[in-house]
Amino acid sequence: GTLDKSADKQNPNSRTIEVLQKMLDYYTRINDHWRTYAYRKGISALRQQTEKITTAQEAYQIPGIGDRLAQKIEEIVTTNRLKRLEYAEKEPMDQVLEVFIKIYGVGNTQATKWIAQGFTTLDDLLQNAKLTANQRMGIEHYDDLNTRIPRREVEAIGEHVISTASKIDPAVELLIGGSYRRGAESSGDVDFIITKKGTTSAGDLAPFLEQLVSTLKQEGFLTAEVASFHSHRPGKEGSGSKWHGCCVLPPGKKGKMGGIWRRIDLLLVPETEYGAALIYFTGNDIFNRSMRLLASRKKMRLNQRGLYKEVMRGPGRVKVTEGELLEGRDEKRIFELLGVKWREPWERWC
Ligand code: DCP
Ligand code: MG
Ligand code: MN
Repeated sequence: GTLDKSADKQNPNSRTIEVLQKMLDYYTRINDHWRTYAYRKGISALRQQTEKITTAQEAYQIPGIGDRLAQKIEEIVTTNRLKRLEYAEKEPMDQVLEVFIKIYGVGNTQATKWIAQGFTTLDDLLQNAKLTANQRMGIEHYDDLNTRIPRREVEAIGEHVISTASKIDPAVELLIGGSYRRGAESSGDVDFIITKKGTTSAGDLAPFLEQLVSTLKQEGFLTAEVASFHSHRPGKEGSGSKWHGCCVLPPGKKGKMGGIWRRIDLLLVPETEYGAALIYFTGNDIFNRSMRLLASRKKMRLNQRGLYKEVMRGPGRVKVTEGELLEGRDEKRIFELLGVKWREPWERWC
């Protein structure tokens, strides 16, 4: 605004402006650009009034004040409060954000967008937001998908997938990586690393993955597909074929195992990159970061495809040499080349 606070006090609409200003502060905080703009315009228009504005109709006559804002002005004048503001102040937005980003497949951007649109609960989203099928699925199975998976259920899921896979192609090898391979008692999801002798690119395994997924879908084991990538551009980050989604074991008769929707990741890795992929997908993420840092200190580069000699760059970061692959297929050999003592998967917690 252009006028200072003392000028506001003499304004007949000072109380209204004070409340609207708090609402504006809130919308500014949550990055709601559209409402921030509308409130700034409205407040500045209201400041220029010499009479007290008491009804929505009067407010709406003023250029720069829209229908919604006009109603809020009437609410403030008649009740001396604003329900939307009290709601915003009561519900710290960090808490809402925390709930929203735990929806499977939803990131910070989408969560922030919903908050900016005024959504504050999962029910609110289900009833009033425009959702994709996957977002709806993530909310409907919110509790399931945020429950950790006991180790023996990870194993049961593993047995199921592996037995189906071996019927499709007995030469394909599947291993459960992630926190399970590190020996965790429970996991957030089940990470399958899939390879086959003689493969040199993830694309070699793509037909297998398609068959595996369609078989598992038909039996009702795979219940939702959140993302799948089948790009095989060599050298591109994330070029390996992946599949992310949900699975469910049939409800268990004796124990409580089964019947809960679980997150599952399938990852195709050619034999030539298997060692590097094992390191990456075993983690944990902090361990990976320290391994990459170590590599770069030794003029090497480690990623999920292999260990490379660092690219030499001249002035202007122009490449002098292309990074040469040192090792990809053998996990232990990568440790050796990096000059670090071998660490068993269960010793890779950082
Ligand atoms: N990873 C990584 N950096 C990331 C994400 C993943 O290095 N930002 C690697 C390390 C992880 C592995 O991929 O161990 C698998 O990712 P998950 O998200 O499945 O993590 P975890 O399996 O370790 O834990 P959780 O039990 O939560 O699934
Ligand atoms: Mg995992
Ligand atoms: Mn995972």
